[in-house]
Amino acid sequence: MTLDLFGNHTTDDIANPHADTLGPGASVLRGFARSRLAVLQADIDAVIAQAPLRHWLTPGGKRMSVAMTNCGEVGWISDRMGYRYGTHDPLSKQPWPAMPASFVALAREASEAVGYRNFAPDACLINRYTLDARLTLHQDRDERELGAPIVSVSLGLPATFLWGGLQRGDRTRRVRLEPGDVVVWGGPSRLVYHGIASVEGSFDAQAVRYNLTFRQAR
Ligand code: MD3
Ligand code: FE
Repeated sequence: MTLDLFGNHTTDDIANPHADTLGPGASVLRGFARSRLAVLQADIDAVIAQAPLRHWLTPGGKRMSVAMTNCGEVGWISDRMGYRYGTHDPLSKQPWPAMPASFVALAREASEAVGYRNFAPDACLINRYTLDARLTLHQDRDERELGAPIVSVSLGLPATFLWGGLQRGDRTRRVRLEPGDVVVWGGPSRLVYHGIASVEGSFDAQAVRYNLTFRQAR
């Protein structure tokens, strides 16, 4: 257990407050988005007003416990036909809302902070977790450009993130993600198995977690 710059407990052993290393090519920027949380949340709310959160069905027909929507040129979709990226919201038949400027700037600055030069995500998945939501161990492999990194931003309630290996059965590490934490995953970590084991909170006012995931999908 260590304390970061802001006095928060972290599960990382490395003391560098700017970029903790989770694994090769995977960096945690603790609190990188903290000063922008109010703006980001207002922009999330504006996207949701255009493209409401919904629970996709898995290809096997199970309702996902995480509610999702998208912004950007393409959005991640799941239904009985499979996982894919599409230009239009299947609910409204409209194009996904544009990525807010605050999202574009954050994704660019976070990726540059760990050495990626021209990250230009075309997809932003917005995940909303209530206290009972989970994301089981999976790989992100629906993107065409596996050379580009993924940037993820946590808001709202803290969560326990599962960080595994390149095989589903590899042992997993538990990493606490707090609001304002930004993680950049690329290189050898791009296809690592990962998930969300739990979201921590009590049944009070702000009982949800949001996660933004920026990807270059096409
Ligand atoms: C590690 N979301 O939407 S973000 C997902 O918190 C997803 O909502 C989680 O996994 C969430 O697919 C975790 C962190 C994340 C995203 C992509 C990754 C970690 C990753 C891709 C490769 C390795
Ligand atoms: Fe994922």
